[in-house]
Parts: sequence; C-alpha cells; structure tokens
Amino acid sequence: MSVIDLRSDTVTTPTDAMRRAMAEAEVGDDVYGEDPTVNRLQSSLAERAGFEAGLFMASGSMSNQVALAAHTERGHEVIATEGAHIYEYELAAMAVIGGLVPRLVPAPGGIPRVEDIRAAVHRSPHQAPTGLVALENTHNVAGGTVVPLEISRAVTRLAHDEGLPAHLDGARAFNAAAALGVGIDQVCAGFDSVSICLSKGLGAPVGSVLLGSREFIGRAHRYRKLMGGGLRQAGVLAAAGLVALDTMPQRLHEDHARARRLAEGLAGIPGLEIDLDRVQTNMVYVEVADAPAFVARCAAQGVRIGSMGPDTVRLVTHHQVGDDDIARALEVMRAQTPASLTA
Ligand code: TLP
Repeated sequence: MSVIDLRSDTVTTPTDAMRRAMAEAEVGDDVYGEDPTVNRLQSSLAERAGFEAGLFMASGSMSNQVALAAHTERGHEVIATEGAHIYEYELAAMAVIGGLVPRLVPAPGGIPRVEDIRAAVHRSPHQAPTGLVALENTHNVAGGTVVPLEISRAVTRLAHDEGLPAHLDGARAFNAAAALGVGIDQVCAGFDSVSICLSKGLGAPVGSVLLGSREFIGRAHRYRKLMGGGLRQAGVLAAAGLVALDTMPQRLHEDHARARRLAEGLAGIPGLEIDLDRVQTNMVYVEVADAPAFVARCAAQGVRIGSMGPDTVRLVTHHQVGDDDIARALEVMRAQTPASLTA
C-alpha cells in the first residue's frame, strides 16, 4: 500500500534535479564565508526578496531565533501573533536563547489589528521594554492563511514609528506570494528581517535563509555560530536550495488548488468541521472528535495526517501529492470519520 503523507510540506524529499545539483555542488568552508554555492544562494534570494544580504540556516526555527536574538537585548519583549510558530513551536527558544518574553496579540485568521499591536508596545519604566514586532505569513495555525499586504505594511510602519524592528517568519512566504499573485519582494517589503524556508513547499531537504541589511546579517552571523549553526561544506545543501528557488515557487498554486479541492470534499463529510474561508494556501485544518484516534485510523489505511490538538487535524499539500492522492485521501477519511464507523 503506497502512503499519502499529508502531515506537512516538510516531509517532501529532494527532486532528481536537486539531487544532481547536490552531487555536483562546488563547496568550501562556509564558516570562513568561502562556500561559493552557499554564497550564491544567499545573494540570489536576498536579491529576489529585496534585501542587501542573506544567511543560510540549518532550519526555520534557527533562522527565527537568530533573528530575534540579533534584533533585541535580553529582557526585551517580543510582540507576536497568537499561535505564532516562534512562540508555540520553538520550545521557548526565545526565552532560553534570547532571554526574551513573548507578548501575544489576538490574530483571528492570522491577521492582527494594528491597534492591538500599538497597545502592546511598552514604554513604561516598570515594564519589560518592547524589542521587536513579529508577524508570520502564511500563518500556520490560523490555517495557512495569508496576511494581506496592507496589514503587513501597516504593522511594519507602526513598528518603525515606535522605533522597533519588524521580523517576518516567512517560512511559507512563497505560498503567500503565490496566493496574493505578487512577487516575493512584495511579501517581504517593509520588514527588517525575513526568514524563508527552503525545506517546506519548496521541497529542498534542508535549510532556510535569513534576510536583512548587511549590518543585521553581520550580527546574525555571530548568533548562528553561537547556536552551533556554523556549517562547513554546506554547499551540498544550498545547491538543492538554489534548484528549489528556480523550480518550485511557480508550481505552488497547484498545491493550493489541491488543498482547496481536498477542503471542499471534506466539508461535505458528516462529522468533520472545516472553515473553508481559512483554506487559502496549502493547508487544511479540520475539526473532528478524538483527532488522535482519527489520525491513527487514517494512517492504518495509508493516509498520514497531522494531529494538531485533541479535536484538530491538519492536512498539507505539497509537490509529492497529486490529484489521485487527493481522491484517495478523501475516500479514506470519509470511511474513517466517527459518523461512518457507527453507521
Ligand atoms: N512548522 C512545522 C511544525 O513545527 C509545526 C510544520 O510542520 O508546519 N515557521 C513556521 C510558520 C513553521 O510552520 C515552521 C515549521 C517553522 C517556522 C520552523 O521550521 P523548521 O522546522 O525548519 O525549524
């Protein structure tokens, strides 16, 4: 039985073109800044996204946490949206590594209100000073939702008016760009730093790139080394990233269309609740009674989905999920709902 893996877009394996590029990559010691392939990846993504410089990172979490530490001082507060990956899924790294505390603002659908961010900025001498404003686009736990450009512009403007830097967790910024029908530079515009993952919808096996000014990336370099992220002949990884940048962004709309088809199919199944308005990119969040048991039953039938809470599952489309897989996943999930089991 072949397995359809919808747990995440992180499960993707490198394409043949990526594997070839990895085998042939020209490499050097990246701690000395001498890996030509890493250097090419960093400058190529920086140029596309409208930044002076980039820094190759082992993961999205490392990239975010390096950015947070490089922007702030210990004892600062970081304003982030509720459910933000930097808070929910990075093992309190902002506290452990950066000495930072989060201040979360409401963000229905992943979209914060500018007034809530303004109200969260601390100016009093009795409170931890605000050090950074962070957004996430697409917003994972809100459903892979897209932050409209006018919101990210308003948030970055507010941060700058308050004298604060703004960071974007753009793990899936290319999905946001595809959904908005704009270039990646538009999604990144206004931010002082952006972290973009190569190993999610773009399909590379490893890596993220942190983008920013030359001066900021210089500081980030130090934190990357401090966190054990000084890789040596990392060009073998960066080579796959370069192929990902060249070949994958233009096909993300296919993943989005399949996620929509999947969501519409699931919406008609009794026992499953789904907010179709939140299905904007490659993710589908579904409410179902006893999610872990549902996940286990689907897995036993060869359809792997993610358990995101007691009553929540997540399905993510990616380049290794085709139309037939969507049809089979729908069939399996329909048969495994609590309602059909008792019918
Ligand atoms: N997210 C993973 C899990 O950690 C939940 C996933 O499967 O979606 N920012 C965002 C918005 C993310 O969704 C992720 C990964 C990261 C950062 C971290 O990337 P990695 O896994 O490379 O550290």
